[in-house]
Amino acid sequence: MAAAPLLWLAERPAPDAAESLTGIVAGHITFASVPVDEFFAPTDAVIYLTGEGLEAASQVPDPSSASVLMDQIDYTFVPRVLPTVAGTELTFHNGDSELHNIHTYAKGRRANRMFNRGQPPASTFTATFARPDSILVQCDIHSQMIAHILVLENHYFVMPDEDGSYAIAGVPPGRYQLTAWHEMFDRVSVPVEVVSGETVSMDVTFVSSGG
Ligand SMILES: [Cu+2]
Repeated sequence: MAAAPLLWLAERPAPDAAESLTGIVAGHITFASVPVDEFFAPTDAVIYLTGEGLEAASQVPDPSSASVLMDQIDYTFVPRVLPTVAGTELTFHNGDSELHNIHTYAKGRRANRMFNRGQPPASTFTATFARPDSILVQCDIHSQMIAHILVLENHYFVMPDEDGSYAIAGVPPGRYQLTAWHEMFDRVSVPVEVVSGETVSMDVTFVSSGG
């Protein structure tokens, strides 16, 4: 049927029209002081937006949220920093041949249920954090095993590239708060206004050490 593809194309909105309804927030993250620590990396930062309207817009199905995995490989949590949206089911998997232990600690005041459970080799279990939070994950058996789960309000987040550059695309127009998180620093938060079809440039500098 030759006609079917033509019909399908005709029903799709023009890409230009769709893109002009949203804007982009982009920039670089920098560090006022660079701690000497193996856990320091720009790629471990998370840049995210909060504000009215974003949570609803974020309900659009997002392929990246279909499966969120935290693995344990060679005595390391992979990924070591995991940003995710509140209510997403997370899968914990032990890819090592030795027993690990998943012990979570809420760093915020939100009422997510924390847990502490052993994880035998090759086993899998799931957990869901319903509220935005910053959660420290540790293995009590191997003290070097540390990870962070950043539970966010919506899908408008990104982790920077190695050079610190970031871009959050497809953002509905509006006034929001842009926040930068890194485990070694205090959060930095600045207001941004997103305009249709435009890129807002916003560089962020991490200043003081996190606690
Ligand atoms: Cu372990």
